[in-house]
Amino acid sequence: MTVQELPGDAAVYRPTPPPAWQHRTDPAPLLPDPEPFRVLGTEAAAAADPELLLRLYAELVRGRRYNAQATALTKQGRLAVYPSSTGQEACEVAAALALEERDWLFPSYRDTLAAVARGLDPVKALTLLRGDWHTGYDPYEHRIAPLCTPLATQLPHAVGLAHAARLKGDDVVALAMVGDGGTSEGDFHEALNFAAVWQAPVVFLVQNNGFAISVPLAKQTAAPSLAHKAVGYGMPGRLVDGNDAVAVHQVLGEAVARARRGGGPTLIEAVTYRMDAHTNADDATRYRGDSEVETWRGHDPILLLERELTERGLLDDDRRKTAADAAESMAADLRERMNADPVLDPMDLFTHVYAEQTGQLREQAAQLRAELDAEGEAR
Ligand SMILES: Cc1ncc(C[n+]2csc(CCOP(=O)(O)OP(=O)(O)O)c2C)c(N)n1
Repeated sequence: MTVQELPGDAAVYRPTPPPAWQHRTDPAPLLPDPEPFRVLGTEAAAAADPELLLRLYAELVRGRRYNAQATALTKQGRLAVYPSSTGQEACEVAAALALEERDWLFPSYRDTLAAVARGLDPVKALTLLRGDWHTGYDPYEHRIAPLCTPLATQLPHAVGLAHAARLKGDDVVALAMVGDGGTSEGDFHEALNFAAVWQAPVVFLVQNNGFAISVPLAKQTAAPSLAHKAVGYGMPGRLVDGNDAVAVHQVLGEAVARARRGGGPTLIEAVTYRMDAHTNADDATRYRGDSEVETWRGHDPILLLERELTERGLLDDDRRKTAADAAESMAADLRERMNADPVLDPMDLFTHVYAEQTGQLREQAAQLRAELDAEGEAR
């Protein structure tokens, strides 16, 4: 066996024949392509199903309107904070559409659109971001785990659920979403390691939107790409244009199908861009220039899809108006319902904490009940 030289370094790696317990797999099939996979604007686009294109279009338009409306609600004091996914709608929508109803979605705080596209009530999706102490929806209703604020903690949850489902013989795939910054967390490592060792039916979708708040990707990692991280865990890494809704849908669909038939996990890096600031509380002009944002405006997910639909004669004024009207009526409903003051019951603090309440919590609840009653009587 020849000694393999490390790039730009002395030859230090001297592999000996591996003992029987140490398996070695060929890394080549796991490696991502050097360029992100694209469909829109290529010859492959002609084969895309018109129904899928129109469905994606309607969802993208609705998603963009949702982002604008939710951001406006923060300015009106109706929402505490909103991490907009404007520019990233293709990832959000494709994630929702790649799953079956019986599958599970594990979103981060930026993934309200994926949850809404999966059927969650647009108002309930904002509960946590309104400042409530709970997630606002029953995770089991649409099989959507709580929108997760602590970075990457949703990933081991997804692996645990997927592994348990397989042990029980349930036909369930878990799709976990995370940002580029989240890939530097310990939870990312632990989740991917266990997922690959157990061959759990889980798909990891990293939305590489260029920044973790103000930290650009180059300061976050020295990996050749985030998709390359998959290889070290023994799962395939795939790189896709995150603004190409058809490409993301296809790559996710293939990874979900592979997980479902027992093929194990996949890590997908979707290269996209966060057009808005991190949240309404952030000023992105302090760490990035307008020209960069303008460049990405030319690679907008809605624009890319509109071009394809128009070229194929699938998008006339009527269809455009139908999609815009549907988005507008969703936004009007969101405004109206978010403008109503929430009715809060302090006793809710004690519900949904444990399946069976502890003695200590029962005592505290009784104490609060007595205080609230006394206050009521005093009024
Ligand atoms: C464990 C943890 N550390 C720090 C934070 C603070 N924080 C919130 S968002 C964020 C940046 C995350 O960036 P990225 O993962 O790229 O996702 P994006 O916000 O771009 O979608 C940080 C550091 C957090 N929420 N959780």
